[in-house]
Amino acid sequence: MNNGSYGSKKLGAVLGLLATAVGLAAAELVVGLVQGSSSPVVPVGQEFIDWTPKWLKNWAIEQFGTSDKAVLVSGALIVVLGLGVVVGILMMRGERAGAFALTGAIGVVGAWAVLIRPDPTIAKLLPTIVGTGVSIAVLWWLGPKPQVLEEDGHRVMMGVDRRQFLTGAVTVGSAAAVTGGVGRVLQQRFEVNEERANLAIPDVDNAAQAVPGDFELGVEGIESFVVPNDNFYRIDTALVVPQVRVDTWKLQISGLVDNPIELTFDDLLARPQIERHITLSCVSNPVGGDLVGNALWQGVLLKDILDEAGVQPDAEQVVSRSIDGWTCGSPLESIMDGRDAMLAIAMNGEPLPAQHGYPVRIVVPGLFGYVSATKWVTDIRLTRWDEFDAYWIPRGWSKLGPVKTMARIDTPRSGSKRTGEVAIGGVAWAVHRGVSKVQIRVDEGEWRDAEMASVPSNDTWVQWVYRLNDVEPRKHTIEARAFDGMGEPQPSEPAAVAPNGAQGYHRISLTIDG
Ligand SMILES: Nc1nc2c(c(=O)[nH]1)N[C@H]1C(S)=C(S)[C@@H](COP(=O)(O)O)O[C@H]1N2
Ligand SMILES: [Mo]
Repeated sequence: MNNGSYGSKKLGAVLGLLATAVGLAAAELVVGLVQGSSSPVVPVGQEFIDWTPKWLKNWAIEQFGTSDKAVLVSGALIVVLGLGVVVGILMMRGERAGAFALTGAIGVVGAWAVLIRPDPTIAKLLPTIVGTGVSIAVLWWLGPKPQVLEEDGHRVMMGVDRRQFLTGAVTVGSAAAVTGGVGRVLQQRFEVNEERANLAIPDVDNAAQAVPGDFELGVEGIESFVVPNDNFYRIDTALVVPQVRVDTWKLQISGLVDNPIELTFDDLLARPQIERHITLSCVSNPVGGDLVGNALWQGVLLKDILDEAGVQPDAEQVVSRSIDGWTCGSPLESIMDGRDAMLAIAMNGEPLPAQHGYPVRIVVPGLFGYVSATKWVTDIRLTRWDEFDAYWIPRGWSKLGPVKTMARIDTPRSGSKRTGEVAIGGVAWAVHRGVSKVQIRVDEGEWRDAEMASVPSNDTWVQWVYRLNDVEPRKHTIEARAFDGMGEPQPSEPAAVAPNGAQGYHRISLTIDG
């Protein structure tokens, strides 16, 4: 071969892509074989999230909504495959040392991301190590190799034989597909789906406040009072849903307490169970948005457990931590002041879905999720405010996150055309303060009182409707607002979601046809 090239760029790209793919596939297989191991793609993605500037993160969430995770994982894969192409081209240029070093460096980045995540273990490193090793082996096998020439004993690089290379490539490619596929299938062994399906939830000691049908107005287009689990919004930083089995689950209560406690899942089941409708909202929910939902939660009162632990007088903040290291801090008084702050084990009559925190999460009525609703919770520590900043605080969000009063218009959709009487309706919430009134106005005219459904408590949203029949046939703007239980109206001035929740009136346009 001439010009220091032992194969075309195209073959180099194929080689690099194959070596990367088979490395990733081998990692998947290890994840499927070794319980407690995990793919490096996930922690690398997490690091990437942590390092992205806020504006980019917000842009991504706006662009991709809740599919931002899929986009991130695809992005990470594209970057890794791109680096793989570079590795393959280096190989074909005869720069084997450089190619191996770059592959090793990719492995080291993966290992590093695993090691700085909470609770690093050898098992977690294994897929990265095996994957990197397999990639290098494939480069070695399919790439140009140094050989000793028989005539004069010199070591020279041999170019790749095209036909031999392609045969090897097909073999490796098939092996990658099979390995990755088998790995994926094996991984299902570690999922909690089956365990969850067979888990019996204990009876509730004081059953739910009436049936949800009582809280429905029966107006089409308004979100149902209870949002089914499959439709409930999901927000978290976990790229793969943690699979936490009940027999491994433990909750530590420590910090500023007289008696640190450790609870098992059976301990929780043995305690008195309560069941409450509570509306959960994300601080990132924009005005009119759907990152909010109401569910029937079952669990045990957190206050009782903290009372047993004996909270010391200087404690102010309850820091909870999930199995994957996410943290949030809630005001101690929001747990102890008599509201139904709970360790929840069931949602709408079923064990918590894996993506909503199986087997145990926290729910605190009246606080945004980012300061209260830890999923897959394993650790609760009592501290002071100045001692610890939880996950979102250094990222520009407020330490305190009470849910803001908000009315949302669900029907009609903005931009609709209607004739005759139009039912304007939606939901409104001022979680834990209760909603005392909902109003709408047309074209910034007089506020008109809406009709409201009944509610089981102040901790849920309420359906509302106003039947509009006296406006001229043309285009109008409709706005809604809610008043909380103290008679305080929601603020009119718009505000962005950061640092402590969006505000302003939800507004739609509606055309009445004559
Ligand atoms: N472990 C963990 N718990 C978490 C989060 C997270 O990122 N990790 N996000 C919180 C946020 S910001 C919200 S709004 C709620 C959303 O709960 P859901 O996904 O069950 O609706 O979970 C909270 N609990
Ligand atoms: Mo959130």
